[in-house]
Amino acid sequence: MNPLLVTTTQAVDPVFMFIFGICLVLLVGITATMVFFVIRYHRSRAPRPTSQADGNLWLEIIWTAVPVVLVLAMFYYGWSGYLTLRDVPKDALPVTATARMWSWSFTYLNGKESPKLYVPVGRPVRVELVSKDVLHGFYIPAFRVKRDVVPGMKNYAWFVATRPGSYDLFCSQYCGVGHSKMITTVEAVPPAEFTVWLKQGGGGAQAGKELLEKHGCLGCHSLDGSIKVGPSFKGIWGRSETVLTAGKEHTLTVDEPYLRRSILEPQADVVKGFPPIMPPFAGTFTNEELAAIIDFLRAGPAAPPKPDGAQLAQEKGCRACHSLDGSPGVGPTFKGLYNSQVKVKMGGVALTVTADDAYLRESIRLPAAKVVEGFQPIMPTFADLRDDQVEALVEFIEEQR
Ligand code: HEC
Ligand code: HEC
Ligand SMILES: [Cu+2]
Repeated sequence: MNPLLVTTTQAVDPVFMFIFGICLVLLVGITATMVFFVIRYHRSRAPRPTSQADGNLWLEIIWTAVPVVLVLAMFYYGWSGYLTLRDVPKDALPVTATARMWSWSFTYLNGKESPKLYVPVGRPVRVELVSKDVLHGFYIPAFRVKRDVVPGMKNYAWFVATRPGSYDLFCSQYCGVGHSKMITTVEAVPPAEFTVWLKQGGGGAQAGKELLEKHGCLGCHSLDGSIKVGPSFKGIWGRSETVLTAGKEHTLTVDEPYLRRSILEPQADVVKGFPPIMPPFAGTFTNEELAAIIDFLRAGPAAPPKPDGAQLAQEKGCRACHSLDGSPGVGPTFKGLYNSQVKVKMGGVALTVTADDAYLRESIRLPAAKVVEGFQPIMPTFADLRDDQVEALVEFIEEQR
């Protein structure tokens, strides 16, 4: 870590100790003086006033000047600490924190999403704060970071974890009955481990596929083995390829350096049997993007692991509003919901529907379309849920008999 970097903890703690120290000295000093005066000038010792003094200019000057200096020192010290909290170091890792009733999720540049805030040790992290519904508060006591998450307003916070570990992350604003369930953790891991984690689980590879779509690669390369203008990407990793390098034919095994070269300067190795018409992409991608593409080509368009409904219900915060044991919460219980008759209001019209697959799917996708009788229409929309995740949630609800 940059040794010159002042962490948020280092910015806050000395100010706190300074103000606390002054308060402590004043508390003890004033209390002791008061007790001393009470005893020394007790009525039994001096029944009648003996002093004729009615003022002391120097005392007045001192007890005005000293507190002014102390208060200004507190302000100056506090202000410079505050500036550190607002001044994000340049190489900070960007992450978006999304708060909703009543859960957190964190999105990384490559599209990876996580219910816990994973960060590399030693690298500052800049967190963009987004609220989907009401006022929340992003609060990590361990790093002395606390910032409101206001709907419709841009806000941010930063911190750096100097040691690996798991640190609590709370919501500091009372945002409804499930407020106390808005707890997650910051997982600070060594940088190498973080890089591996960031690439895992659809994140990197998924981003890779999106890049291929965005840059028109899939117009010339198929994913299913069919030959288009260029060779198919299916099974490309590790296959042996006959290429022409500067007009000379030779055979090689497809690996990372070869893929890199084929993308950045396609004319260097031209696959035999194909015209050398692929446009060069040097300068188009950042290192991370290129790594994501290569990850995708390595893993192939394999189906991402099937999402786990029970885990999703926990991570997405469904459980904060929906119980599994029949007790009503902010929303109806999931217990026995499947195939039951539900009274709903649809655009002001009351009707009874059967809670089948389609109804459950719709309730998750468009919670406001049919509002269950006796409940407020406050369920958030989960626009970021993929179709397979919705299916997993529907399946999970169906299992709650
Ligand atoms: C205009 C069509 C076209 C586009 C667009 C295109 N390519 Fe190609 N690509 C080809 C052709 C033709 C070849 C084979 C000749 C060669 O090696 O240059 C090829 C070869 C490759 C190879 C080597 C394949 C092998 O089997 O060894 C890779 C990897 C590759 N392209 C990746 C990409 C990526 C990534 C993109 C998008 C960023 C892309 N291509 C965009 C036409 C295209
Ligand atoms: C902030 C609280 C809240 C959260 C979080 C929440 N819901 Fe809801 N949900 C409600 C409320 C309130 C209703 C009833 C009103 C309505 O239909 O919109 C409801 C209704 C439903 C229904 C229809 C229930 C019935 O009895 O017909 C389903 C299914 C559902 N939610 C699933 C989910 C899933 C899955 C999640 C997580 C992805 C989720 N909810 C997250 C509050 C919430
Ligand atoms: Cu909250």
